[in-house]
Formats: sequence, C-alpha cells, structure tokens
Amino acid sequence: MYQPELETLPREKLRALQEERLSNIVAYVYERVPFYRRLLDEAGVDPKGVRTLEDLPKLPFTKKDHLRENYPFGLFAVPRERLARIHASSGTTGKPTVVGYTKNDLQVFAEVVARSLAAAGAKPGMMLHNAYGYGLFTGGLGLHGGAEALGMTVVPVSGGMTERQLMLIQDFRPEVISCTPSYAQTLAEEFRKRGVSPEELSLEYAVLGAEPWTETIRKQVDEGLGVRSTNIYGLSEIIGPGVANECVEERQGSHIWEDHFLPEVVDPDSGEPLPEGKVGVLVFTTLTKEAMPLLRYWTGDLTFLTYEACSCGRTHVRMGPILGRTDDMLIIRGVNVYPTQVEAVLSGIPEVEPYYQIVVRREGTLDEAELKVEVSEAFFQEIGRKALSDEVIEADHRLHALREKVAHKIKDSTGVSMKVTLLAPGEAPRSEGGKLRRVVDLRKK
Ligand code: ADP
Ligand code: K
Ligand code: ZN
Repeated sequence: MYQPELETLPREKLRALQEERLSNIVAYVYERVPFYRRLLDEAGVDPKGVRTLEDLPKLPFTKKDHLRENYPFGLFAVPRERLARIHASSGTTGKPTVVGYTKNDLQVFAEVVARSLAAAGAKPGMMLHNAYGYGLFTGGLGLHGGAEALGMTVVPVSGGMTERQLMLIQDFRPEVISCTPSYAQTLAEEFRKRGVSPEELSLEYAVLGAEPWTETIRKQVDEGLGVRSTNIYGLSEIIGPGVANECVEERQGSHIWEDHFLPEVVDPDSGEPLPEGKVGVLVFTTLTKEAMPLLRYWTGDLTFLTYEACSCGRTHVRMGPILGRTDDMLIIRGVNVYPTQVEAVLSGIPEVEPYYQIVVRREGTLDEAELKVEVSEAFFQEIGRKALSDEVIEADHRLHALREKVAHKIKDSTGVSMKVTLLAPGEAPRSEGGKLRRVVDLRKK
C-alpha cells in the first residue's frame, strides 16, 4: 500500500475525518464560489448545519450543466493565478468541461493515483508503460504523476502508434501497463498476430479504465498479455483517474479513496440516497479539493457500493463496475462524446442539416463510429440531386470535400474520428412522436 495508515483507517475514524472535511468544504465553497452561495441559499441550506454524513442529502446536486453554465472558470474557488494546471474533457455541447488544480490538488491527485497503482500491484522501481493519452485529457498526466510519486520509472508513450508501443514493450520490458481496456485487447491481439507469446512479455500488471469493460475482456487481456489486470475509475470533474481502483488481491469492486472523495449512490429519478448494494447514480463530494471543489456531483454513472470488509485490509468502500449511464454520453475508445457536441458541429456547417445518426460498432477490439448526416436541400440542388452512393461521392469533388470537412470538424471538436456517410435530404431517421434514436450502439452484448 502507498499510504497504509489512511487506506486501512478504521471506518469510524474515516467517518470522523470525512465529517470534519465535509463541514469545512461546504463552508469553503459558500465563502468562495458565488455559484454555490446561490445554490445553497436557494436550497435553504445553512452551511453551518452540515456537520455529519446524515446532513449530506440536504445539499443540492451539482450537475454537468452547472459546469457548462459556468464555463470556463466560473466554479473555481481560487484566483486563476493560483492554478497549477488546467485539464478538460468533453462537455455536453461544443465547449469542453474545464477543471483546475492548485499545487496541493496535484499532490492529492498524485497520491490517489499512487495508491491506485499500488493497489493494482505496482511497486517502487517497476516500470510503467503509460499508454493513456497525454494532453487536456486527465488520463496521461494523471497516471504519470501518480507513478512518479510511487517511485516508478515512467515511460510516457501516450496513445496510438501501436507498432511503436509493441516495440517499446518488448525492448524496455515494463512490468506495468496503463491504458483503456479496449486498447489492451488490441495490444494483446497484435502481439498474438506477431507470434509473441504472453510468457515472453515482461508485463505483470495492467491498470485499465476510462471506459466500461467486462470480465470477458479481463480474461482476454490477462491471457493475451500475461498480466493480472485491475480497474481504475475516475472522472476529470472529481480529479481524473484514481478516484477508485480494484485491489489486485480480490478484484471484486474498486476501492474509492473516500478520505478525499465522498461517494453516495442515489435513485436516478428521485435523487434519494439508496442503500448499500442497490444500483443507482454515483455521486461524489470532493472533501479536499482547493481549486474546484464540487458538492454532490452527479456523475451519470450507474453502479452500487459495498462496505463489506475486503481481504486486502483496505477499509475504503468498494464500487461495482459501471453498468450504464443516465445520460446519452458515449465513450468511444475511452473518449467521452455527447450527441449534442456532434450536433453543435453540424449546425456550423451550412452544407449539412443537423439531421444525423451515430452508429457505433466494435470491429475486432476497437470502437468504430459512423456519422450519417443529411446534406442541405440547397447543396443537394447545387450538385444536381444525385444519389449519394459511395462511387458518386468519390467522383464528385464537392461531395468528397464535404465529407472530409465534416470528418475533420468532428475530429477537431470531439477528439474522435468518425466515418462520415452523407445522406440525401429526408434520409436520416425522424422522430415519429417517440424518442428519436440518434445513437445506435451496436457494441452492447
Ligand atoms: P477519464 O480520464 O477517467 O476517462 P473523463 O472525465 O474523460 O475521465 O471520463 C469520465 C467518465 O469515463 C466517467 O464518468 C465514466 O463514465 C467513464 N469511466 C472512467 N473510468 C471508467 C471505468 N473504469 N469503467 C467504466 N467507465 C469509466
Ligand atoms: K472517459
Ligand atoms: Zn481490497
């Protein structure tokens, strides 16, 4: 364990620590964040009245829309100059969700990721092949900081360029790899194709997250790479990856580092807290964040909690796997995408109409997304009302250029490559009174 005294803190002591931090953080945001002062005033909550965990349900939820409404820096509790770093992830519209960290927040981030890596089996002196994306996304730099804190040798490979990843894994001989579960499957498959057996690989542990996965995928990765893989969970709004991690001993639920992130599971419709074991929306209150503390943040992720003692000795509550979401957020190769983001891009392109459908498939181990979108009536007339078959599009430079333009703008805005299919006016599905299926996710089992 990275911080054994904290990770095995007896539950009554943990609770006392949480309650002290909870009352502090509520007073802190009330004092420093005008948004929270308003929210709490409107809810009729006296910050001084929040002292125990039983008071938690009195607090209103913070939702993704609140972040959007306060874009970019409106929820920060410290002056911009005090931020040491900014990260961002996909928002529900064209604008990203922005999060900030003070120096101290980065220290906490590194600590919880170090705990996560240690829980996953990593030890000081081991080498980490970090294939999470570096950049605005919290994955790459998040794992990086935690691995350094733990005393590992970090190889900041970032995502993509599979050929190079395979070479570096064989040449550098890392013991630990971090990436999305689907990318771990890809690496396993590519090694197999090249006749490299798991026994030849140096890898012992894999830390996988950023997208939902199953025991079937776990088996494939464990056998394909010769590792024992664990789940890492997190989200930028709360800190990034490392909010929770499975212990490599049990791999039965992920320990939430609840001295920093106070979890609840609530009913998706009523918002009422649910008892242990019941599936609902995971909600977090940050207990120690300085730059962007959040009260009762509605993650949209569906799971359950268990307080049962774990054989690893950690006392922190465990969450189950993510079973779904309450909103229409898609996760494509670990990257969050909202249909509304796609819609915002399409609205900015005069030659197309925001009538569209997103089809997601899993080809082999990787997600493939197709965006079907209608060209505008004016553009359709301009090109002579041609049938939009692939051959016609390839032959007509205007259609070809339009398809490239849409693909580029989507990639720029969402970070995801989509195959664009142009449809004639009226060809995209329309709502017939019921809910329109904008997204067809064919990955579901
Ligand atoms: P991350 O870098 O952890 O992916 P983002 O803020 O980009 O952070 O995305 C957070 C969302 O990603 C979560 O709300 C959840 O839907 C999904 N996610 C992250 N980790 C996991 C995981 N281990 N299992 C399932 N979903 C996950
Ligand atoms: K994600
Ligand atoms: Zn455990």
